[in-house]
Amino acid sequence: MPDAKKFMYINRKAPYGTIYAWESLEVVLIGAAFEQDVSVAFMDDGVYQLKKNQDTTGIGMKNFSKTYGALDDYDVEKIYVEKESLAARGLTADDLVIPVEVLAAGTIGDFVWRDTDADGVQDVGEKGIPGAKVVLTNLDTDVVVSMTTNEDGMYLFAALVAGNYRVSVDRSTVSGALTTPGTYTLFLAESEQSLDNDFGFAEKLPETGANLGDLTLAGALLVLFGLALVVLPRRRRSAEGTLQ
Ligand SMILES: [Ca+2]
Ligand SMILES: [Ca+2]
Repeated sequence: MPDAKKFMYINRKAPYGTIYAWESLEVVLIGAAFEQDVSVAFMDDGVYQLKKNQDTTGIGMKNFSKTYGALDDYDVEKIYVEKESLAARGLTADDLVIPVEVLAAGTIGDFVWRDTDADGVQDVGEKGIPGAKVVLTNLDTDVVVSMTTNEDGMYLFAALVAGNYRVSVDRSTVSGALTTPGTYTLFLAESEQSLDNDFGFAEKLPETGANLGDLTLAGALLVLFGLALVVLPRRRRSAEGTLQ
């Protein structure tokens, strides 16, 4: 299936108490039935979804843990479980209903800030920018996720498998000009905390209020000049047109 889209479903919730886990299992199976390239990750209380010997008689819900065996029938073979989530709940891979790949999770973060003096350095008194959209691409799987910074300008992509990543800031969500790279490409080792992927933005230009991004003054003039070149020949052509 060369044109199949790649999806990774992440399960973080305990299996019962809500219908969330059951619904997400259904989504995974439906996606796989349509020949999507599907992988599934379990973390936090989501690891309980795979626990053997679940007894649900006391809560009156159907025990659907055996349904996870169907993942194999649907060729969903990439099933990941986060190592820390298992350990924190006293579980090992042997406690789970299906074979999984246990991975230590890494993180990528963590700051978008107002670089008031535009020197690319996080100085005392320079504040975070809330609501900035940060986009993370797993370059090995092409899975793309995004999040926005919190009220302190912090962002954190957690529970990541080792691999090659690209993290970039959506500049349309922040005013001002970048004072740092707008994109970082990195290899994240197993359980690595990569927290230097920070994005600085200088103050909005006060004269015009326009966001010129990375454009230098020379660059801005080139754009203006280029526009003039496009406009002038057009006018000449239409003048000739009226003569004929
Ligand atoms: Ca600074
Ligand atoms: Ca940082």
